[in-house]
Amino acid sequence: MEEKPVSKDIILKNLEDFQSQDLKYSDGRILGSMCTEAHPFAKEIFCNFLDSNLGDPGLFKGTKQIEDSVIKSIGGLLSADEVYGNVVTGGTEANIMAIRAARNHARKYKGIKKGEIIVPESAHFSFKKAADMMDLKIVEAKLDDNYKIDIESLKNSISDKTVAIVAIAGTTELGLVDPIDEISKIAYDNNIYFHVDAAFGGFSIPFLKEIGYDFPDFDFSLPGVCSITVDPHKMGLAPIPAGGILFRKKEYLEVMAIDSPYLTVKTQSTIVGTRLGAASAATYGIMKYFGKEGYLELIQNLMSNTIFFKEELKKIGYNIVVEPELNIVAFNHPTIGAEELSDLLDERGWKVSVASCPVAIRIILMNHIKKSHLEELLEDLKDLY
Ligand code: 0PR
Repeated sequence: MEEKPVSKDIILKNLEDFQSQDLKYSDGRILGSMCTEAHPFAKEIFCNFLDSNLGDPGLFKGTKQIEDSVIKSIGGLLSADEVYGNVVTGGTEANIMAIRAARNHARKYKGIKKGEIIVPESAHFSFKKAADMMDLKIVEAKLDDNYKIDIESLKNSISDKTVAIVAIAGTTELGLVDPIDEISKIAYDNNIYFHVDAAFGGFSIPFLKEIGYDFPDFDFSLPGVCSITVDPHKMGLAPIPAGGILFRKKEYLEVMAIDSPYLTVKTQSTIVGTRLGAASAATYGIMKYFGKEGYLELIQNLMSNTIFFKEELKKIGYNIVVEPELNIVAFNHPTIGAEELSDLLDERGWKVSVASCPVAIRIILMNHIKKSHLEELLEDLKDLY
């Protein structure tokens, strides 16, 4: 640290120099991110709530009401009248909370000491973190030919140590939706906790379903679903960090409650102690400002870009890995490997990411990628073909 205070101007210039090395979403070159530029209105609200600490909600009663209201609204999108949960830092924390609830529940009611969680091979790596932290064994269910959880493999993975089954609504690599309705039934019949990771899909599938897209039921309308992760900082256009964890029953929060004797509330179920109210406030604002209509329009635009991009890729001769269900397109060159193609694109300024299962270039069509960016990218892809 400096000995003497530094002037604001110098500090700001200094920070600007650092920031100038960052990529900007608006340049349309960030093609593998599930986050995007937050809406300016959401950013404005965020700044107004920077001092609210939901770790001690009795001091910030209004902000706590905002968090509850956000959870209730997201629950409303997911067919729940009553729902319990928190706005957290992102999908990782949300998934960790879900697995912790499942683990504690199974420990309390079934006496399972060293448990297992069944996740599809397509699951986000946050479940590996959760398992590692809680000393749980991960059992991976295989994927079928369409890269969705294979039901037989899932059934065969169930044991008397299973504390949770996880399925994905909007997989990280391909944006696919598992047959969650079927899995819910299996979980329910076997009395096993079932968590749905809709970190990516939670803010778009409900709207797409409403206009006739063919998705399985994936939410609390299914009796087996115990919890759902939905991230406002992905498709919700809220500023980072804003994740969401929703539980069907209060007891799932209660089984992981820790005494917090000197705080204004006497127990705490979240992983984080001091935690920001700003994310809740910004999410509250942007959800109201967009309304269902706004989100529907957003996802319709993104889906139309997705279809456009996929069709143009096909015309050039690239192989599409799987028909997109959400706004992710994965593809391969017939002879150039995905890593090599990614490097070639990088040389031209395009930041794509490479999926691992199967290996392919993966483009996530978020709001910052406009049709003109796609046209430019397609030109380069034509050139490289
Ligand atoms: N669940 C799913 C289905 C996800 O795709 C992700 C992250 C998570 C959980 C974890 O969410 P948090 O990262 O909010 O904790 N998916 C993206 C990914 O790993 C996150 C991301 C976003 C990566 C922007 C890169 C990036 O530039 O691909």
